[in-house]
Amino acid sequence: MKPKILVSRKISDGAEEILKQEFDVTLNLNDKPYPYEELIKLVNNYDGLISTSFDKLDKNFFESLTGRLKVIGHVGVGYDNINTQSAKEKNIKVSNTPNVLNDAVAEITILLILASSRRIGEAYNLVKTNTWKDHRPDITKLMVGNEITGKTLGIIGMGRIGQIVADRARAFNMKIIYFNRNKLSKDLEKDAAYYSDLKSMLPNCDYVSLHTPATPETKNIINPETLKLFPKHSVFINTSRGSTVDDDALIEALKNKKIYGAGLDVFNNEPNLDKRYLELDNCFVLPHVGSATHETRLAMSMLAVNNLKCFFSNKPLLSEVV
Ligand code: 8YV
Repeated sequence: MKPKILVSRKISDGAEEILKQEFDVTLNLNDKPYPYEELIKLVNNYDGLISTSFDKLDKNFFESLTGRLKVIGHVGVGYDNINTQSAKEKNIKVSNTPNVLNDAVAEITILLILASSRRIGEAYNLVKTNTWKDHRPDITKLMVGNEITGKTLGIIGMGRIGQIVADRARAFNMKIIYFNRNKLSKDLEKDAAYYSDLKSMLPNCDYVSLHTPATPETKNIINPETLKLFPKHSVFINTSRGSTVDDDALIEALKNKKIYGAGLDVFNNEPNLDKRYLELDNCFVLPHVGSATHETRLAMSMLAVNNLKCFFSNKPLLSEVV
């Protein structure tokens, strides 16, 4: 008998096809989220689950399981929605989707750097709302922003995504500095300067881009104390997780022009982000689309499926979390 797999949301077509061939699969073709309690009840009839970031797989979820579920292939590199300790206690394997989304997230990071420096949100709104009327604008003012060429980019978290962001930024002649738990080897670091202390790096940044996972250590790493160290002309970029930011502090800094701007793809409590962000001209916002390309979403879906294939053929998982 083929293992039974539940897929909590719609995933890429190509990956669904493989699931149909290999497993006894229940897809979610109309992408209707299962309510929390319903998912718990349902998943007890399955050997494997393909999850997304929108599923809350917390302690109670794992404690409510009756023993059949053995593996979770999570579609996402971040897995802060999964209580991995509880999974481990229940002897359930969990995999994520690292690497395959690096380029897509790096692209969005560069987009946010450019958009927040060149006032693209304001400029786009001016045209879209049909309020671009001035034939002879003040050329020193109208949508005049900052150039990124030659500026210094400070990267918080120089992992796989941080390193690709650095490479892309080098194409703009940006100087790279970084804060990380460990100094990278010379070949990975290239010309980037290492700071073992975040507070020493921040005053030297024109741009600060955050690429850490959501952990207790990174919660509110952007807070009143760290924001005080950002130069007044600097821009903050976040494509990792909203929990790294103390919203009150960032909004206060943006509102009172203590920093130049921010470009944010991720928020606390998505999609119900703090609405004060929407009132700020110097904050460019996106609805968590870092990995949203056809290529990457297919690669993420395929990696989750291939992890399940490995599990059920007694091979090591390709990207095991626990
Ligand atoms: C996805 C992400 O939107 O990979 C992650 O951690 O945040 C995004 O790529 C999400 O995980 C989809 O489940």
